[in-house]
Amino acid sequence: SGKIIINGQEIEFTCEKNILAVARKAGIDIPTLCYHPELTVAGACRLCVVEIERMGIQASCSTAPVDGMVVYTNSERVNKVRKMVLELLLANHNRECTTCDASGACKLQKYAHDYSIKRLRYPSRQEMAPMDTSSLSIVRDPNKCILCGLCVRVCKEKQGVGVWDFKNRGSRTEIVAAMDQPLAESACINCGQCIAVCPTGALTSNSSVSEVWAAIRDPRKTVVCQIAPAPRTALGEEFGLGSVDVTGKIVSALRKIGFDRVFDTVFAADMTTIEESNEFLDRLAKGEKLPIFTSCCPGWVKYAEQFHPELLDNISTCRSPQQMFGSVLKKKYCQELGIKPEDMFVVSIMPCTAKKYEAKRPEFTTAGSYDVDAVLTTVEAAQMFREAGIIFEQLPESDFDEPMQQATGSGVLFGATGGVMESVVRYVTGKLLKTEGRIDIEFVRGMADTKIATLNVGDNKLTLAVVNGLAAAEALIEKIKSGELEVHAVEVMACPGGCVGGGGQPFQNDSAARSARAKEIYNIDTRMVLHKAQDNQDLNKIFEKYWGGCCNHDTHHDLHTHYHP
Ligand code: HC0
Ligand code: SF4
Repeated sequence: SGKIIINGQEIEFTCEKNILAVARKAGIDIPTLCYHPELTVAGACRLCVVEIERMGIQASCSTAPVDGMVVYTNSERVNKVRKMVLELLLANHNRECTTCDASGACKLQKYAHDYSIKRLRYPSRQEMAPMDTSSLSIVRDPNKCILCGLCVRVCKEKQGVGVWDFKNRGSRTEIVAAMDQPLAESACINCGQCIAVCPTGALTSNSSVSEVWAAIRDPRKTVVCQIAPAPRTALGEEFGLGSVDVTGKIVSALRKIGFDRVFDTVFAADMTTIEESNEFLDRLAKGEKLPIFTSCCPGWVKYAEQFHPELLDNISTCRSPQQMFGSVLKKKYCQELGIKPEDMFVVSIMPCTAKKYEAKRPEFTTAGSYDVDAVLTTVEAAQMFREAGIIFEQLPESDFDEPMQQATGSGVLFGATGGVMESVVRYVTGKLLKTEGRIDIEFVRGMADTKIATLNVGDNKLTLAVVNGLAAAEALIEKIKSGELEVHAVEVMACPGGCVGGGGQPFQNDSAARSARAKEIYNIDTRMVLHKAQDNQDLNKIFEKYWGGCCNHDTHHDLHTHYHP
C-alpha cells in the first residue's frame, strides 16, 4: 500500500495490482482494449499507456503502483501514443461500422470518437479474409480482430477449453480456432464468453433475426415465443432502463411484432424442478448415479460429452427448460390447437448463444420438426424491437398467455448461478417437510465461482455444490473423483454468474452488470406470489392433462433425454 499522484491528485492504493486499477478507483478512466479485470494481463495493445516521472511512457495495466510515483494519464505524449495505436489498429480494420453488429458497443469505435481520429495516416487494409460462419452460435470476422487476445484468455482461463489461439508471429499474427479448423469442428462449447469480452465486432452471435421475421410474416405459421429467466433483467439495459425487470414490456413488444402466443420459460423451469428433484430423490433412495449434475446448460453438457464421458450417467436426464417447453408445444399444445408441428414456429429469447446449438441437437425434434425453431439472444431481441419501431421504454406491461401462465419465483432464480439448486432445495424441503412459503438458501447465492455447503433436509444430510465457469467445474470434478469431496448434487453453469452473464446478453457484460442483473432476479422472486415449483397450479393441471401426472413413464419420454459421448 501507499500513495501515488495521478494528474496532481494524491490517491491511496492498497491491493490494486496496477496503475490502471488505482486510476479507475479514483474516477479517472484510461482506455483499454486488451485488458480485462478478471483475466491475466497481456499488456499487448499499448492503449492504456500513461506517463510516469523518471519512467517515461508505460502500459498502466502491467505497471504496479509504487509509493510516491507521479503519473499523468492525459499528457500530450500519452495522447500522441494512444492516437497512433488507434490509427494503426484502424488501418488494419474493416471499418464498415454501419453494417457491424457491434456498432454502438464497439470499444474501437468509441475510442476513435473519443480521441477525435478524423483522417487516417495509414492506408486501409486491402484484402479481406473470409468470415467463419460455421458455428450455430458464434460468427468470427477476422477483418475486425485487433489481436487483443481476450477471447484466447477467457476460453482458456475461465472455461478451460482453449479453442482460440494465436498463429504466426509479427505482422502475420492471427487468431484461429484450434488446428485452424472452422469453429464448428472444434471443441467450442458455444457459451459465447469470447463474444462477451471481444472489444470489437470480430466475434458476434450467429443472428436468427431474419429467420424469425420470415416466420412471423409467413401466414401459414403459428409463431410462439418463450422468454428465459435471465433476459428479463438485462434487456432493459439496451433501452437505457438499467438492470430492472422488464418482463411485462417484453411480452407487449412480442405481441406487437406479431407473435401469436407468448409464454414464460419459467413455467418450464418449474417443470424441470419437479422432474429433476424427483429424479434426485429417486437416485438418493437407490444410492445410484450420485452426485447428480444439472443438465440445463448446453455449454456444460457439450463439455461433459467431450471431456468427461464417464460422467454422462450422472447428468440429469431432464431436458433443459427451453427444450421441455419446446417439447410441450410441439408434441401437445399443437394437437390442442389442431395444427401440425411444422406449422408452429417456436422461438425462444435466451441470454445464451449455446441455446442456438442446443435447439438444433437431433434429440430435440417432433415429427421431423425442431421443438425450438429459432433462438434469439437478448441483444437480437432488442434489435428486432428497434427495427419494428417500438419505443420500448414507453410500453405498457402485459401478462403471458394461458393456459401455461403461472410461474414461481424459484423458476426465475434459474437465471442466476445457484438458482437451479435453490429451486430443487425449495421443492424437496416443501415436499419432505411440508414447509409453506419461501425458504431462501443463502449459500448458493453470489458471484463466487464455487459454493459448497451441507444442509439437513429431514433425515437427509445433503452436500450440494454450485459452480460457474467450466474451469471451476473442472477443479470440482477433480476433487470429487479423487475422493477429497463427497457431494450429492452439483449445479454447473458455464457462464460467469450463470445465465445473467451469458454470451448473448448486452454489453457491458462485466461483473458489476452481472451482479445488478442477479440482484433483480432475487427481487423478482420476493415480489412474486409463489416460490416453489409444486405451487404452480397451471403446471400441475398441465401435468395432469398431458401425461396423467408428473415424473412418470410418459413425462420421461417427452421431457427427458440421454446424452452420448
Ligand atoms: Fe438459462 Fe435455463 S436458466 S439455462 O441459464 O435451466 O439460457 O436465463 O433459459 O433452458 O429456465 C439460459 C437463462 C434458461 C433453460 C431456464 C435453465
Ligand atoms: Fe448458456 Fe446459461 Fe450455460 Fe451460459 S450458463 S452457456 S448462458 S445456459
